[in-house]
Amino acid sequence: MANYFNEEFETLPRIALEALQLKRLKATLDRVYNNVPFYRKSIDSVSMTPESVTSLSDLQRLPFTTKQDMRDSYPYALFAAPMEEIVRIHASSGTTGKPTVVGYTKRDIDNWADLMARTLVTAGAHKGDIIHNAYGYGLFTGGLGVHNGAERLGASVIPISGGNTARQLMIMQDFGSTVITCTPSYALFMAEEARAEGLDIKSFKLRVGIFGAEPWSEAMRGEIEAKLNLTALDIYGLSEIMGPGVAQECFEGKCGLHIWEDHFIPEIINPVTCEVLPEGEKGELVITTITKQGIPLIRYRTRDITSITYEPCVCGRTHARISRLSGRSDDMLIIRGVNVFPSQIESILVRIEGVEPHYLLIVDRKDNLDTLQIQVEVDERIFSDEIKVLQSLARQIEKEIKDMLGVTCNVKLVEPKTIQRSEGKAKRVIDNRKL
Ligand code: DLL
Repeated sequence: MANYFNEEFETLPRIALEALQLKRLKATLDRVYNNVPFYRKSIDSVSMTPESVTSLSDLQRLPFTTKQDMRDSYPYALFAAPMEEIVRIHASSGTTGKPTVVGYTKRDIDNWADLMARTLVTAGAHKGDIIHNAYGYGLFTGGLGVHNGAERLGASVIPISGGNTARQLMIMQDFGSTVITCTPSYALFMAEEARAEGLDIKSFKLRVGIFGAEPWSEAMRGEIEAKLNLTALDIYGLSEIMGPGVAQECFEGKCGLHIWEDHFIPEIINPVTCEVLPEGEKGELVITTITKQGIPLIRYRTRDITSITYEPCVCGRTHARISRLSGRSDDMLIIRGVNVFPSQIESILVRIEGVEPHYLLIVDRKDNLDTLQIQVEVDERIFSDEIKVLQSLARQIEKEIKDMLGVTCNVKLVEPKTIQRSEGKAKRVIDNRKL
C-alpha cells in the first residue's frame, strides 16, 4: 500500500472523480466567461455558454488555447482575477521574445503546495526527508514550486537552487540530503563533478531523485540511478498550467506519471488534425485547469508528446497516467523528411559502451539537403584509444541511428567535458536551418 498525502482525493473512484471534474469545469468556464474577454469571445465563437456544458465530453467542442494566445495577451490579459488578488507572478523564459506570464491567487498557491506535496509523497518522500532542491529559484516555477510543496509536506527543504556545484555537493554530503530535485542533466553533471573531486556520491544518503523540466529517457534513468545510487523518478509540469507537480511517476509503479485529475483535465490530440485520440495513442497533451483562479486555461495545447492510460496502477491512485514525455511537437526535428526526437537519439547513445549521455545535435542544410551532426562525448578510456578505435565507434553509432531511426548522420566523438553543461534545462539541439 502506498503512502498518500491526501488519500481521499488520490484514490477517488472514477465516477466520483468525473463528477468532481464536471462541477469544477463548469465553475471555471463561468469564471473565464465573465472575467476574460478572450474566453468570452472564444466560447461565443462556437455558440456555447458555460451553462451549455453538461458533460465532460462537451469540453471537446470548445476551442483550444495556444502559447500564441498567451503571448498575444502579454502580460495580464488572460488573468481571471483582479490584480489585487494576485499574490505571485511567474514567467517562463521561452526561446524568443517576451516571456509567458502567469499569476496565482492565494488559493492557487495553496492548491499548488498541496499538489506538490502530493507529488513528493507519490515519489516516495515523507516527513523527515531532507530535500535538496536544486531547481532554479526565481521566475522559473521549479524552485519555489517544489519548495512550497516540501514545506507543506513537513519535510526539511534546502533551498539551494541551481549552480555552484562544488558547494552543492558539500552541502548534500554534510547535511545528509535524502531526496534531490533538479533537472536530469544536472543530476548527471553533479555525479561527474563529484567524481572529479574524488567524492563518492554513491555513498551519500540520497534515496530518491525527482527529475524533470526537460525530456529524458529510460536509458538516462538507468545511468543516473547507477551513478547516484538512488531511485530516479519523473516529474512533469509547466508554468502555464501551474509549474512542477502537474504529473508524477509513483515510487511503487515507476510506470507513467499520474496526472492530477481533480485539478486538470487531460486530452491527447493529433497535433496536425487536432482530433482527440483514444487511450494509448501518442499525441499532444492538452490540459484544462479546473481549480485555478489567477489564470485558468481551457484546452491548453502543451506541445508535449505523450499518451494516456486509465488502467489501474499498483499504487492504488486512480488518476490517469501519461507516458514519459518523448519531446515537444515543436522540438521534433524533421531531417530529410524523417521525424526524429532528440530523446530517441539519446536512448540509442546511452546504451553504447564508452559513450557519455552528453550530446549536441547540430542540424544544417547544405545544397538543399538536411544534415545532422551528432557531437557526443566518450569516456576518457575510449578517448585515449587509437584513432582507429574512435573511428569505428563513430561508424557503429551512425549505423545504429540509421537502423533504428532511419536518418543518416555524422557522428563526431568529442573529449570528455567539452559539451557545455547546464544547471537547469540542457540545450541539446542547434538548428542552423532556421537562421
Ligand atoms: O519546467 C516546470 C517544472 C519544474 C517541471 C520542475 C518539472 C520540474 P516550464 O519552464 O514552463 O516549466 O517548462 C515546461 O518543460 O512543456 C515540457 O516541454 C518540459 N518538461 C517539463 N517536465 C518534463 C518532463 C517547468 N518530466 C516544459 N519530461 C514542458 C519532459 C518536461 N519534458
